[in-house]
Amino acid sequence: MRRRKFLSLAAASLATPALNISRAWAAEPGAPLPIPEVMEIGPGAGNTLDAIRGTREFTGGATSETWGYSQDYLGPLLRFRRGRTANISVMNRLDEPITAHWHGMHVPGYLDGGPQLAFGPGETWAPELPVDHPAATLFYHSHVHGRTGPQVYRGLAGMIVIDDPEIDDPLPHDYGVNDFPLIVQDRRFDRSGRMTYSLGMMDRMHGFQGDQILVNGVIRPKLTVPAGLVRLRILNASNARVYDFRFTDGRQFHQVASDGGLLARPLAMASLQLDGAERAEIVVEFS
Ligand SMILES: [Cu+2]
Repeated sequence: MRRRKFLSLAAASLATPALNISRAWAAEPGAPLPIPEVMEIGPGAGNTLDAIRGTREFTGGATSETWGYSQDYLGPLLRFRRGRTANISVMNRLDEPITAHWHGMHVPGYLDGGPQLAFGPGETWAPELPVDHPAATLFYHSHVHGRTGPQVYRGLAGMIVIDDPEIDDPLPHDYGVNDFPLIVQDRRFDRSGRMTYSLGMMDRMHGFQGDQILVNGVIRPKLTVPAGLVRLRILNASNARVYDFRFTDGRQFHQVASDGGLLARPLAMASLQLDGAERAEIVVEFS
């Protein structure tokens, strides 16, 4: 049997008040980390994302109204391959305009899903993406002018991984085994445990910050990893919070990729700062 170790990744905020974790419903962290389903996006029909309404019990007991791409909250992990055309269609089953923005992907402006490409309820947007992008971890989300904050908050976001067949990747890359996506977000909850979003004056001035940290849509989950090298693809999909990631035991790790893809060489570090929409891949030794 393989030896297993517990991974504990502490997310602390910079220059923000301490997180309020005194509420009863927050007292039981440690649900298993959900691993997003993978959707391989290649040429041809059949790669469909449905922007839909859903519900989720983030806190056990209270049901929150959420949005997601083909699921209640967030969306599948989209996997593209460099050199292979990708056809994807996004169906808007919500009651307001949305977009599907491929954040960080090198595509022409008329394909990037920015605010100029909003499509309304009942409409489908089906771009054909020429994927010529180095191996990287990216971000997709709705990006409607004036509505990006609330739409991403509700759940219209997910991770993209671009694979480059020309690169012989010696790093751990067995998805869900030694290569894990971590979509980090903060969210605010009312006393009943329902997710809320309303902007006060401080939120408007400094950006909205939540009082709970979620990873892949779960409050403070637990991930059991194999002994040995493990790769973590971290995406800060929060609205405004900046994170300073470190391990509670202070261990070193190596950053191997940034927003732009793989680094020329691994960088040893003990803490990693990520601002909104930033990504980083790190490799951690758990032997
Ligand atoms: Cu973006």
